[in-house]
Amino acid sequence: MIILALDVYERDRALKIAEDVKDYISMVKVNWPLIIGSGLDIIRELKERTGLKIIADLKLADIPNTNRLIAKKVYEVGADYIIVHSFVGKDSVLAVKEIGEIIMVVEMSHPGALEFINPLTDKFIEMANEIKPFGVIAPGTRPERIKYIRERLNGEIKILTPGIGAQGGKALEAIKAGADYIIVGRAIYSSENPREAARRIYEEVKGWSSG
Ligand code: O7E
Repeated sequence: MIILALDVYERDRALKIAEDVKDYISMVKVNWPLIIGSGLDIIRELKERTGLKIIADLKLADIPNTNRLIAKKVYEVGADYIIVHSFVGKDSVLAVKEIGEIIMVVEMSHPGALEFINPLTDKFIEMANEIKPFGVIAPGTRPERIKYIRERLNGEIKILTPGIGAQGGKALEAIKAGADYIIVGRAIYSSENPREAARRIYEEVKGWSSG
C-alpha cells in the first residue's frame, strides 16, 4: 500500500534506499530526477534488486506518436506502469495503454493544480472509467477530493495518492478517504533512517488497506 517516490539523482543511493525499505513498500516510483541522474536502466536495476513493481512517473503529455515512442523504450527496460497526463486527450493516453499498463493523472496535490488541472477532474474521471487504467493519481493533500474521486471512479481502478508527509498529507486520512496506495518520497528518502521511516508509515496504515 506504500509506494516509494525515489526522487534522488544518484544510482547507488537510490539502490541502497530501495533495498533498505523494500520490506515495507509495494512498489517503487521512478521520476525524472532519478532517470536524469542515473539513466533509464535504473528501472531494470531497481526491479532486479527489490523484486518490486516499478512505476515510471514520466507524466507523459505529448502527441500519440511521441508518447508511444517514449513508452515503448520505458516498458522495454522493465517498467510495469507508466504515468500519463489526461489533459492531452484520449488518443495520447490510449497510445500508451495499447502497449502497457498505465496510471492517469486526474488531479494533483500542489497548490498550482487548482488553476488548470483540478477543475477538469470530472472529465478525467469520465475518461478513466472508459479507458480503464490500472489506477489514477489523486491528491493526498486533499482527502475530501480522494473521497469525491472514489465515489465517481469505477471500483476496479486504483487510487494512488502523493503528497503524504513533506507536502502535508496524512497517510491514514488518505487511506480512509479511499486511497489504495499512498506515494511517499521525502518523508522516507530524506529521513536519517529511511527503513525506520517506512516501517512507521507501514505500521500506521497496515490495518486499513489491502494494497
Ligand atoms: O512530496 P514527496 O517527496 O513525498 O514526493 C511526492 C512524489 O509524488 C513526487 O515524485 C512527485 O513528483 C509526485 N507527485 C506529487 O507530489 N503530486 C502529484 O499531484 C502527482 C505526483 C505524482 O506522483 O505524479 C504522478 C502523476
